[in-house]
Amino acid sequence: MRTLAAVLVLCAGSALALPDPFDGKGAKTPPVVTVKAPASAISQADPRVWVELDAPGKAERQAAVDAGISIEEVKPGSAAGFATPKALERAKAAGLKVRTTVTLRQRFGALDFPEKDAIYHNYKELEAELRSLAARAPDLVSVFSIGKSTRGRDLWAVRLTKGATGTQRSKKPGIVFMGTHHAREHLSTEVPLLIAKNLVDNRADAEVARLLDTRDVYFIPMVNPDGVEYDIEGGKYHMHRKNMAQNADGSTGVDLNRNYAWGWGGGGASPNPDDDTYRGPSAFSEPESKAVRDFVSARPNLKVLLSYHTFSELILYPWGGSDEQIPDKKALAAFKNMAGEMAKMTGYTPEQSSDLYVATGDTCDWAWGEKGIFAFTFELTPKSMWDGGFYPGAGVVQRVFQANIRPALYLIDLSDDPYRAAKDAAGITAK
Ligand code: 0X9
Ligand code: ZN
Repeated sequence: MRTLAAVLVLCAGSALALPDPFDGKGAKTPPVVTVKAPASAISQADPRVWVELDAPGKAERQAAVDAGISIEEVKPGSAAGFATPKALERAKAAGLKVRTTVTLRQRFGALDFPEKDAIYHNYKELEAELRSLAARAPDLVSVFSIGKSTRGRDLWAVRLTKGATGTQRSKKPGIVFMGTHHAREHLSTEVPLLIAKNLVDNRADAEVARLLDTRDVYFIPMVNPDGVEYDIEGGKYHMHRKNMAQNADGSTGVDLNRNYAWGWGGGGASPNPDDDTYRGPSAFSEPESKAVRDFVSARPNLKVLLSYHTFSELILYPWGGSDEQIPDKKALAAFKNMAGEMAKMTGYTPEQSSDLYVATGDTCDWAWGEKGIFAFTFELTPKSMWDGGFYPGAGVVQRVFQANIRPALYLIDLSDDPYRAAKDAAGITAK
């Protein structure tokens, strides 16, 4: 973004009196140099403007740079770039003539959620929220990256616990909440983010304090940031599900919820790269699923995992890759009782994942099958495509968070020993 400005500054500061190739006096026609802002770079609240100035020569461009404007585009007679309100005032005070100013949205299009859904968090906004949480309660909250996405974005995790930060090991029982394996399921980022915020806001509450003293609680609200950013590119939705891997056949994306190793390559997961449920070239071929695998593998204290998806209002437990029930009867009773309890809290329907459809390679089958972690998929609101499908709007966010805070607290509490849930209402433990 600042490359051209940096070059101009360098030229200006150079001891050599180089001819200005753009001064209009030479034979050269100045080239039009354009810098495209990356989609993730512009947030709704960005106060900067895109300004075009009269700039017949280098002196004017230099004055603009000195005023703090980042010049990105040079045309015959003019220069344009990003300016904060203060930089714009300085440029005017320096005698520069402003031709036009427009907002970044007007200049670049809406590189974000559509205005009506601005409450949802894009990648940069999510990172800012997580960092502000950590700044508010540094004794309790830490932010770290679990790896990089296909396109090099950090995969952010936020950890809430007393007495350990970042990647420090802990012996406390742990739980992880994850969102947006599937790009278009934006509500599945908002819910874990709001739960994390709620816990921080209520850290003085006796029950929350007890949980954060005795449990190790992680959130990875955006497992697939590349897909998310693509899904909102241009200020409109693209119905994108997969990550942004470049497939051998030229198509884009692997379904991250078909890329985990448990049962990988079996039913309900496509071998065709251009399908929405493409399983990838091999299990854990994708940096995002690999990062989750490594994150989980490095933390044997994790006992519970919740992967938020949308939509249908379901609470799903393994197996998803097969119609068989998990063989451990006590674990099955715990899964069923937990799902049943959380169904009462949410109004969602509890069922085995494969009752929805058999699909191999999902997160929860791997977490349970490989690691013995009590793993649930929540399909959040709405119930159907007719109620908004993947894009139910800003109006549902608070309500869906409210419905999901109790199940989250319930799971955090149970994470010391999820088998506790195997006891039925009469207190009899299933065998
Ligand atoms: O298909 C999925 O990955 C999940 N549904 S979604 O609409 N969010 O894509 C459901 C996963 C449940 N797991 C299995 N059935 N294996
Ligand atoms: Zn999904």
